[in-house]
Amino acid sequence: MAIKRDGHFVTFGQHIQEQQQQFPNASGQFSWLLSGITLATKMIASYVRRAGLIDVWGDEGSTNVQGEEVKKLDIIANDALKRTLGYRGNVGIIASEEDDEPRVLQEVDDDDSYIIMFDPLDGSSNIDVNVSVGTIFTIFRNPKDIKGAEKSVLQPGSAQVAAGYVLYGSSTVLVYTCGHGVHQFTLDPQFGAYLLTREHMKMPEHAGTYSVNEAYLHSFPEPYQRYLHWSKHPEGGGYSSRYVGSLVADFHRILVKGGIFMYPPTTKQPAGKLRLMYECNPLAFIAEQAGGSAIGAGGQRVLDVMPQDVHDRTPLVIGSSRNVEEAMRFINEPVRA
Ligand code: AHM
Ligand code: MG
Repeated sequence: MAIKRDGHFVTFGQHIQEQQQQFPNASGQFSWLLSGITLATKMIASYVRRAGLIDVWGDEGSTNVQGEEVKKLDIIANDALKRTLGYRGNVGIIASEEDDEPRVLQEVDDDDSYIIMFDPLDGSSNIDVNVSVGTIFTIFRNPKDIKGAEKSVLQPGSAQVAAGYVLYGSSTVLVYTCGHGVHQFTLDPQFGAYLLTREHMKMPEHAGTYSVNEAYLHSFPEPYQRYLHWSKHPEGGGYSSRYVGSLVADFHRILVKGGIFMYPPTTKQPAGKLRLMYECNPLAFIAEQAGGSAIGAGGQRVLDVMPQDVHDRTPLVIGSSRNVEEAMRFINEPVRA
């Protein structure tokens, strides 16, 4: 149910205004920028909802910088975000998972310039089969003293000012944090507005569910294999498994119900598949704000990883704090012969 205050719904815009009043350092420009993201995601949602009726299924015919097939909806989503954010005067740089290079929209001349990075349509291979997909975004300050977009974007996740995602699922939900808790809004198709539906979300500390593409089990490092073996064994964790194959959907379930998601290194992708800047950092920020944790390569906290390149990948273990601790006990153990 939508949450009401004084008998009225709370829209995303109002919520941001409230947060700005509570935290005087937050600038008014910031809500203007976020409204660009909400507008773009409403546009994307309207295409996703009509998939099958309009011509958005299938491949566009090219591959992106990651070497993956580009779907028609990937392009639509990427364009919608770039177009709406392009009109926001305080966006200095945008970087998209779909594009080769970060793009400078305008040179920084004040403290209120931001960098926005996004994965416009995550899990897009699921579109044609009507499975949930999502948009993930993150916002950093645009450093005045660093010149060049490629260098400016290379900041650790701990420097994120805000992050969020929109899940185009049974309803369209927007989850975001700007470092003061995690809040969820649901798009009311009748009002055309995101309304507050969950405030100060907390991930359960532990749950009996894991989420991983187990078809790759034999190409995971041995400690991950041992953890997964223990997880499902009746005398170990005795856990159940859930895997959508859309990161936003898998993560959202864990945010609400608890559990653990992992995308380990594989023989084919020794650095993991998921992108540090576009996917892992934003979700790690949200997970930690909700009381969970997120670990990357070498057992390091994802938010502490210093990126070398905007398209860096990282292995990811994310979810309920006690589930992640449990998994890391296996993963940090020496490899057994
Ligand atoms: P994408 O950004 O190209 O859509 O790829 C990311 C997706 C994630 O949503 C999901 O967790 C993962 O790829 C699934 O990968 P796999 O099919 O290897 O299990
Ligand atoms: Mg993705």
